[in-house]
Amino acid sequence: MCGICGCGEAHGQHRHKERGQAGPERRHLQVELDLFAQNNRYARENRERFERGDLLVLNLMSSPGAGKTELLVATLKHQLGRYPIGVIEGDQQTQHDVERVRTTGVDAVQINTGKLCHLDAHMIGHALEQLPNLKGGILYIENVGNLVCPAAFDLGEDAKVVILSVAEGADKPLKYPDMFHCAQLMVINKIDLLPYVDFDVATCIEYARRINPDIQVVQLSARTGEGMGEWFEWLAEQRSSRPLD
Ligand SMILES: Nc1nc2c(ncn2[C@@H]2O[C@H](COP(=O)(O)OP(=O)(O)O)[C@@H](O)[C@H]2O)c(=O)[nH]1
Ligand SMILES: [Mg+2]
Repeated sequence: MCGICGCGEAHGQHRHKERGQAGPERRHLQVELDLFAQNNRYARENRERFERGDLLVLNLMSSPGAGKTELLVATLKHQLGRYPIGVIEGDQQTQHDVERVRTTGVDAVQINTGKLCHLDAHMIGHALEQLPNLKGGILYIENVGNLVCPAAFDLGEDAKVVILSVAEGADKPLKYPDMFHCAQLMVINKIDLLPYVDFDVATCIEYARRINPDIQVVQLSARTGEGMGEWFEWLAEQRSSRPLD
């Protein structure tokens, strides 16, 4: 259920309610459209700031436990010292993930969203003020764990990355299409567990491409390091494809 609207549906489905619904539903729809318009304004501002700072910004999304933080920590250990890096962590509660990230030496800011189920562009703009020295580097945003609401909020990022672990089942792209539709890359994580779970990688990729024919795919284990080279190559491509000042 979305914490903003509390309706129990994906945001994109609300338009179905517009016709033939009584007043409160119409008002509800209007409030939601206003929220998205406001978010998009903040996202545009963020994007301009990111461009001015020549900053690559990636929005990492997944269900809880797919391995976003583990992948981030392994990535930061590899990249530390090469260029400026910052992390914004999103969770409903606790400082756990920001503490894990800071063990690498990278600057990180935790956002606790309370009842909300996603990060929005306004929160990112504020968090960025605490990460002032990122020019020419990378900002990673770990979104709140959930395959629904984060897909609906533009943060001003360059790319959205969806991480799916093999323990979750290969059918998730079909069940949560908005998430896979908006992502440029699907990371299939925890491939070290493939011998123990019933997860067909080819089927999962076929489902994801049915939703989003252009989605790129990397298979890896953040735990063992297998496949991480391909992820680093994808990151390097994203950096090099950024327009220069
Ligand atoms: N076996 C295995 N476990 C992993 C891998 N990546 C993450 N984990 C574990 O999965 C759990 C959830 O990971 P975490 O990074 O906290 O997930 P998040 O909620 O998406 O940030 C932790 O116990 C991790 O150690 C992996 O590649 N292989
Ligand atoms: Mg995490």
